[in-house]
Amino acid sequence: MKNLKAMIEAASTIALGGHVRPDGDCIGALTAVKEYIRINYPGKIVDCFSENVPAALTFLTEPDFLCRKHTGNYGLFIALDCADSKRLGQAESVFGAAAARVCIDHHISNPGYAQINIIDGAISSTCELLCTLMDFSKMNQKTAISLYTGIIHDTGVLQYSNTKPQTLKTVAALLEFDIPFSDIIEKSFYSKTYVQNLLLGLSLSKSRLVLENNCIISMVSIEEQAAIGAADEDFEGIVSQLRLTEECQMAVLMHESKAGEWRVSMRSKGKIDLIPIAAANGGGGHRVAAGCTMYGTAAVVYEKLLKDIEENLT
Ligand SMILES: [Mn+2]
Repeated sequence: MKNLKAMIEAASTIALGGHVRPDGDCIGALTAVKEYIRINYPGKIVDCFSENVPAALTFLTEPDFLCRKHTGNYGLFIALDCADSKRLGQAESVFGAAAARVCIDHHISNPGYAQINIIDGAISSTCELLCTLMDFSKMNQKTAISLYTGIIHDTGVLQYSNTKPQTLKTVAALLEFDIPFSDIIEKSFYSKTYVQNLLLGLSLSKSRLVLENNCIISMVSIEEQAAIGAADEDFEGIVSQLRLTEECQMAVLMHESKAGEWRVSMRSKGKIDLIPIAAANGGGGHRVAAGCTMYGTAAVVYEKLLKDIEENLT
C-alpha cells in the first residue's frame, strides 16, 4: 500500500478507468478515488475515463466527470473494477501509455495486468477493497456515498453471498458519514423508468425454462428493444429478476446491442459456476455473475450458449 501512496504522490497527472458498461461498483470506485485524491493530494490533475454513466448513477458524478479530451500521457493510471485491460475499452491505450500502472479489483479472473496489482477475489466489491486502502479519517461524505453505492450494487443491497461480516462493518463505518442511504438504494438500485419497466415485462414474458429447468433464458432483439424505445443500459437489473425464478439454478439475458451482436448477462444461484461459460465466449466475471458478447443470428448464439451451459452443469 505504501507503494500506491508513493505512486500517487509521484504523479502530477493521474488517469482513472473502469470497465466497459460501467455499473454501480465501477462508477462508485471512480468517483470515490477521484474525490479522495482531490481532497488529500491537492494540485493533482485527475481525469476519469469511462463509457457513459448510467442515468441511475449520475447523482454520483459532476457534469464534467468524464474526460473527453486529454493531452499527453499520464504519470499514473489506476484501473478500477476491471478484470482485463481490454475491458478498459477506449481507455486501454491511455492505460498502456501511462508511466505507471495500478490495478485495484476484486474479479477472481484478473491476471494482474498492471505494475502494482491489488486484487482480492474474495471481497464483495472494488469499493469495499478501496475502503481497506483509504484512511477513513481523510475521507469526506462524498467519498463515503460513492463507496457505499458500489458496495450496495455488487452485493445486491447486502444480500448476495459475497456479503461478509467485514462488509457490514465497512458499511457501518461509511454510515458514520451520515449518508442518505435509503435514498441511495431507492434511486440507484430499485427505481425504474417507465421504459425500463416495459423492458422488464417484455424480458420476463419472453423467458423460457430450459435444460430441465436448470436455466431460465430470455432473448430480446434489437427490433423489440427499439419498439419500446429502450437503450442498452435499460437492461440493468433484469437478469437479477429472472434469477429469482424459483425453479431455476441460473438465469441468462441476451440482448442484441447491434445487429448480430448479443450482450449476454448471466446470474447463478451458486451451484453452477458461470466463469467457464463466460470464458468459453471471450467473457468473464464472477462465479455467480458473469457476462460475454456473442456474434451471430439469434438461433446460432442461442444454441451455442445453451451447449456451453449444458457442458458446465454438474
Ligand atoms: Mn465490481
